[in-house]
Amino acid sequence: MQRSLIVFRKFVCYHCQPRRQFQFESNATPLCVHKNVKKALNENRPVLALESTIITHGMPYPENLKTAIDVESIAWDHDVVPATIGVINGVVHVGMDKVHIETLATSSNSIKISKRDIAVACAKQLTGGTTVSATMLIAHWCGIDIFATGGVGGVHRKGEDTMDVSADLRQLGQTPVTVVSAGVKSILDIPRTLEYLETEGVTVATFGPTTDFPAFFTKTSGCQSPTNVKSVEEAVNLVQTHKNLKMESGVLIAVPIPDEEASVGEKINKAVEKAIMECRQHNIEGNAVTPFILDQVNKLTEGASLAANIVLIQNNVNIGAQIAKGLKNKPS
Ligand code: PSU
Ligand code: MN
Repeated sequence: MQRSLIVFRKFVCYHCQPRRQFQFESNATPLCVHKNVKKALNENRPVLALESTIITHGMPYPENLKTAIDVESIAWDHDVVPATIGVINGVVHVGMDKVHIETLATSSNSIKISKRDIAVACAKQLTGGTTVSATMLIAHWCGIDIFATGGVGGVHRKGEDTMDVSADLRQLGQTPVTVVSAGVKSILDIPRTLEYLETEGVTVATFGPTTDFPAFFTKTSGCQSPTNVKSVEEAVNLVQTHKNLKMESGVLIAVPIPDEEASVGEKINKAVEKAIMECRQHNIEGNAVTPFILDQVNKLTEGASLAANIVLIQNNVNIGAQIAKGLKNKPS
């Protein structure tokens, strides 16, 4: 099995080796793979990647910290090793200790790291959360083939004018990693997002009995996924087939919001419309758009969107971990 595209060099993390002064070595890969993750990869046991923009920019403190730790324990409950990915002081971490997650959750100057920003964060020794695009890529470097998150980025509304199309979509087209998410939020242009995913050759499947493509807070967006997988077993079969065919693109498994949270979806979507107007009034652009809208929606719904967000991530990690486990039990 092709596992590692990177030679794991000397670890250069200050936290992990506290007695050694952090040193940026020009010829070393600034990559710190947690020992639990390394061990699991070496033993061919399941690992589930988790992103960290959700910690630095997607949720307020302390919910961000609690959720990041909770979702790791959901993975462990399935005997799956969680690999939260992010950058701390210029070192890319794959798998974190609590101290790392705390740093991301509390740091006031952490940046949002999309693919384009990885080298900048490393070169300038910055701290930040990795988006879906950066997390997918880093996971792939390490031989981790599945990752769970809340929502993925997409084509922004009016994207046909602004060309604000998330790097997540291109990365999904270029990296053979499975991403388990609750679809894309209605802050985005969902029909165009699905079109773009098709252009990029991304295999998209709704998890569950229908092909309705979920819009994060609601079970459907009014758009259809190209297919659906009715169970973890079907999802594993699709992902394994995709692997066997050596597809270079990723798989997006879109998991609808659980029933108990679905009732708040309409209320939240109304707040989304208002937040988008406010975003335009304030001339917010670029990578600040998504965090601004998420924050506004949380305020407008008095925390209902945050509560739903947490349930959604937990649900996605629960399903992602089961798929990760199933893939290890499936003969290729
Ligand atoms: N959508 C959400 N919550 C999030 C994000 C997206 O519902 O936290 C984050 C993810 O990390 C995603 C990134 O990869 O925002 C996309 O940002 P942009 O639209 O700037 O590409
Ligand atoms: Mn963007």
